[in-house]
Amino acid sequence: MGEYKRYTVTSALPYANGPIHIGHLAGNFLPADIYVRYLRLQNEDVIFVCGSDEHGVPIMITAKNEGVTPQDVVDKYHELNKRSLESFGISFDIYSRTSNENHKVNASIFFKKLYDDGKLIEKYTDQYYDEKAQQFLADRYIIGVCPKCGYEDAYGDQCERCGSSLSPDELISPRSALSGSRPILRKTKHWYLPLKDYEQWLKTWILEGHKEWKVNVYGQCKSWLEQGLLDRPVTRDLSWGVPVPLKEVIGKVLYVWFDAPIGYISATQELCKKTNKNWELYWKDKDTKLVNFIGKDNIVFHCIIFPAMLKAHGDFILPSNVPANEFMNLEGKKISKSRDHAVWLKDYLEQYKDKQDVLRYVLCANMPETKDSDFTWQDFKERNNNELVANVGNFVNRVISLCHKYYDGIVPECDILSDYDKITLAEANNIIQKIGSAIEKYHFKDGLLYWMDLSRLGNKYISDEEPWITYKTNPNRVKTVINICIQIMAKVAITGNPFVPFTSKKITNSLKINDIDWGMSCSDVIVNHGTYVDKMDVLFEKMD
Ligand code: B3M
Ligand code: ZN
Repeated sequence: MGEYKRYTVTSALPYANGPIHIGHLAGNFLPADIYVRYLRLQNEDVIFVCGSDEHGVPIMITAKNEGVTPQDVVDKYHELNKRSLESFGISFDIYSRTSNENHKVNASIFFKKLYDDGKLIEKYTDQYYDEKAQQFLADRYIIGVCPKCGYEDAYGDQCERCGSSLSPDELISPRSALSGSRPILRKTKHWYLPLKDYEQWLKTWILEGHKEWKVNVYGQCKSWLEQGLLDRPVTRDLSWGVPVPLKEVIGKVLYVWFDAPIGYISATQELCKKTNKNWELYWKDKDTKLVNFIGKDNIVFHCIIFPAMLKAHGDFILPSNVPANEFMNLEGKKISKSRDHAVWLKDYLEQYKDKQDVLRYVLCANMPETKDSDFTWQDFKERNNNELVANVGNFVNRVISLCHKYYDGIVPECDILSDYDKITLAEANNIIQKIGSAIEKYHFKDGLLYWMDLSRLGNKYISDEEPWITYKTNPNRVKTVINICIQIMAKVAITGNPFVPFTSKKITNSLKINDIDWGMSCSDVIVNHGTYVDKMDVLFEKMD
């Protein structure tokens, strides 16, 4: 903290081509939200931007299959996903969409600047064309045998079985997904970003300048850079997308991976227009820290291609970090939309109404930070019962009951502190430091573990002090003990905000604490004596 004047935090824009599942949440929304909530508690100037990625061929395919327009598809999923994310407390400052007018204009201006500055190369290439359907075929529309694993239905851009990224000319026996016919090659003109020109610069910037990036991210960048970078086409022969903003060009749009990251900038403009701030500060000032939260399949786009675009443009800052997560599996198997092997957020919410924090907690505890992880319902239940119920819930419940039992819910006054009181409070603050520095380092799992240490400390303190015994012999001492418990409970609530915001809010409401911030959590008197503490429904329910 303190090194930067402001923060621009982004979470990968989900395709508005289907609902969101727990893998998305664990992969980028949740870590981004934890980070942003922490920054806000530190009173940093931060914006958290996201939105729907509404272009690309898969959306066109969905539309075709459902007999609707691509706009219909994205309208549906934009609303649905926006609501799901909101329900889980993902606290975006804006959730925009790339099919809106501002984005179209902004992406066009970006492209046009690169074009005018001579940063793009024009090339004619042979591309697959479906004579029956009379159109060029996007990579996704070409199906064939994977040269790496032999899978028969590999796409022209990727094999879904072995995960290799492919180009259509690598496919054995290609066929068109539109008509099934064998596509022919036809000449077409496109604009390319010559990545080779940025290779040396990228090597210096990442491999030398960002050794602190996560090992999985750094490693992927290194291997891309060592393989050597190729020219990347930034336009496509498609009807859905941002039209190529050049007079003579028709029937071509910007490549979705060209316009989507520009969507972060567009969303910032829209947000700042509403809040009357200067958007440029968040994208052009070197004192702004830009952090892009993504999943591992997006690393090359965010660490290599987008930075090269920004560099080519020249006006923008670069990401300070791109803390990508690996994937979360479900019950030992890859989450898959086509096989419907997923936990969709909307389904979870139907079944576990008001248990958003349980899922946030379990996903964070299992976050695929350094390697793929696995979500199981067994683990979900155990963590709920053994960790949330038995530790946090139990602590809060004990403190409130004791406060009501002895003092009718009114926080008693603290008398002279014993050494053990002092040690306990010092340890609590020590833990809080650790939570904060873990979050600052993007070690969210560790941060959560430390957070649990806080209520564990509180539970141990109560058990060691045994106020129910002391009350008979030295009732005055119990006032101090309960007062300290209340302060620890307040610390749990405040520092829990990034992880379990709904629970945090319930506790701070009961303690009548408003306007929380991180610094406050280290104070010894967060809740004044004399405050009436509301009774609460159980925070976490045991599950069978
Ligand atoms: N929509 C890919 C994805 O959801 C893509 C991210 C765009 S971020 C600019 O995995
Ligand atoms: Zn394959």
